[in-house]
Amino acid sequence: MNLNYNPQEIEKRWQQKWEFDHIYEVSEESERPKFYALTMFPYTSGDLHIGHWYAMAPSDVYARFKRMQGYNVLHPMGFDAFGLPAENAAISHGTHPSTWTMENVENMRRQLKSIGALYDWRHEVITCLPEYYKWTQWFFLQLYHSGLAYRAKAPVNWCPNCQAVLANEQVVDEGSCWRCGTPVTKRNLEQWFFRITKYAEELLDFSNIDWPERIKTMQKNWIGKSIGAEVSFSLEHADISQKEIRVFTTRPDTIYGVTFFLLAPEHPLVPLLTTPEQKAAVDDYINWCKHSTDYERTAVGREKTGVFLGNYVINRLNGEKIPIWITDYVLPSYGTGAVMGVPAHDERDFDFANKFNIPVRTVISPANHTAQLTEVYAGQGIMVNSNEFNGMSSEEGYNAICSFMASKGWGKRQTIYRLRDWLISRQRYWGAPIPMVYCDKCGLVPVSEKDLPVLLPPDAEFKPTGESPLKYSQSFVNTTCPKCGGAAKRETDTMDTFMCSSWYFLRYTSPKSNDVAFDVKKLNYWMPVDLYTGGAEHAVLHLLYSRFFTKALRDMKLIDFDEPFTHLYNQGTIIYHGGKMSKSKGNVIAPDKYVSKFGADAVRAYLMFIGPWEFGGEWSDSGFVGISRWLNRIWKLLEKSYVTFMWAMELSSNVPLNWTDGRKQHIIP
Ligand code: ANZ
Ligand code: ZN
Repeated sequence: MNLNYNPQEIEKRWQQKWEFDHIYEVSEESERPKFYALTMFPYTSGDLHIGHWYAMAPSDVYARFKRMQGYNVLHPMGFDAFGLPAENAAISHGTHPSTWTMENVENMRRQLKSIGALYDWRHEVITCLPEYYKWTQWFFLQLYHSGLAYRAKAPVNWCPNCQAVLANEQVVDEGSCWRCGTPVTKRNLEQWFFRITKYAEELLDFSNIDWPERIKTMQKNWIGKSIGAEVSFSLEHADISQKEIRVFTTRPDTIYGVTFFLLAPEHPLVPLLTTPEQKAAVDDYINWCKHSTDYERTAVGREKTGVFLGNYVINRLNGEKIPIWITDYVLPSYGTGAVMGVPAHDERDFDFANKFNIPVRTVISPANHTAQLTEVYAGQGIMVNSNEFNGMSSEEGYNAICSFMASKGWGKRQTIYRLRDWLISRQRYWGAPIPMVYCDKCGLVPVSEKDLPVLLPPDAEFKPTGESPLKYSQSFVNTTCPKCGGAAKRETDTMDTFMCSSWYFLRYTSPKSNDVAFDVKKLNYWMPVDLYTGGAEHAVLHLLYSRFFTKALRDMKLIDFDEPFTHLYNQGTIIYHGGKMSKSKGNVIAPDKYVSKFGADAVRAYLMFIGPWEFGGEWSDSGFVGISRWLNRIWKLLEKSYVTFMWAMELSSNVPLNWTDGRKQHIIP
């Protein structure tokens, strides 16, 4: 042995010893207080790069720190293993998704072990294994029986490149697919939804959790609560049975300023309200709108477009005839899909009115200001041009108009949310099959719990058609009805992988239980998670779904806590060559060669010293070499002190020591 720092030897020896002594195996039988330190599990893409290490190593350092402080620490690791990339690999290389995924798991587990973390691998979960997805399906059934899962026809986001349906949350960056960046289009399909909107209000309550402001704000904006009123405009049209159209407005106090009325191009009344003279222009416009995403449609500053339908509604407060237009900035899925246009006090309406020469009438005046305004005024003020409401403050007017409308039966106060139900069905193979059956006699029938899991057939064919390969697997599709025993067909859609990750932290607490999704005693011991760490990019996907899932399980009386993650921490990102390190950008640094040459501790130390964890930092080879040298110096210093100490002992006691490892010659002249 020599004095040099030799991580290959040192780390191997210690990692073996930890394993041999089972020192990181945790149990619920402990006098120490529990601490559940959770790190977002990785997707099985095949290889961990330094960016992944930045998520794993500092969180492991913290878990070790809590352990040294005397806590009983659960710090598990597992794999998010269902999803499209596995299926794409199957299409392009002919490997079965399961083979591709499990090979990746093997490699990533080896890499994770080289980190030298305190993971208790007995708690590992892999979401694509039947022992796991059996319970994902079981949760689907529980949600179905609680009225929280339902099927409906809906315009869905469709990625023409991935040939797959996307959830709203998966449409990112101005309307592109979160996976491949292709602009997303719409399709009308029968889909499965989870009723997350039932929890919209409760999900806005963050009072019992300690989360970064930024994430809470993102969830708040995503849920998008709006307080206002639903008010109706009357429709007097001989051929239409409907006698009114309702709009949602946050400013009922501006109702005397309405000079036009807007419908979403997709609104069902549009064909009925279009006059023959306007039909050609309206049809053209509707077709043109199909090419824009919701994000583009509602962007501020976008050039306003629209077409007059040739018909009118009546403003009930003053009897005025208001022309009906369609425009793309009114979305069919928000509010009622109809808007009262108030150009003096709404920016988009102002631009619209200017473009089409529609009059602008001021009805809210900034205090002490009486002249006609020349630009849009969106604030509060004094009501003008509003008949008997003139002179009231806009707040008073808001209430007075709401009460007046309500007394006439023309409207009511209302709160709406931007949040939509969570679309969970995917026309894909590599996911948990939705455990439902279609029977000609009994209709839609849930698979019985004792028949779970509904297994993926191993023999599916993978073709890039956009339809689930399950559709063409006869052995899968044909089944018997759980109710009447007659011939029936299985649902061939699979579940969004975000369903698998909405409960994996529960499974970690008892990953081997065969007859329950989780062992309640162990669950109650470890949950809720004390510290959850991961990337901020999951703010409205995984982190919102997991909260919804927890609340739904609480209402089913399966668990007795409301929030899954007490404390959340988002680490920063690792930058390399000027951009976020990621596989898709092609700027990844593979940890393996650094670990084998300089040791895991050098990589860990480098990542810890790069700066505060939440800010991230830049990977630099020279910086890394500096850290490695520093570790070397510390090692030598300690070794020298040790040998010097031993030598001094030898001299003072006159008892010769047995210097078999040759250390003495390095230090003694
Ligand atoms: C009249 C009005 C006057 C409005 C005014 C605002 C200001 P938030 O806050 O986002 O909820 N709106 C209603 N339904 C819509 C739809 N389906 N697509 C696009 N816009 C819609 O916005 C609510 C406001 O957005 C509503 O209040 C309505 O315009 C518009 F001075 O009504 B407002
Ligand atoms: Zn039946």
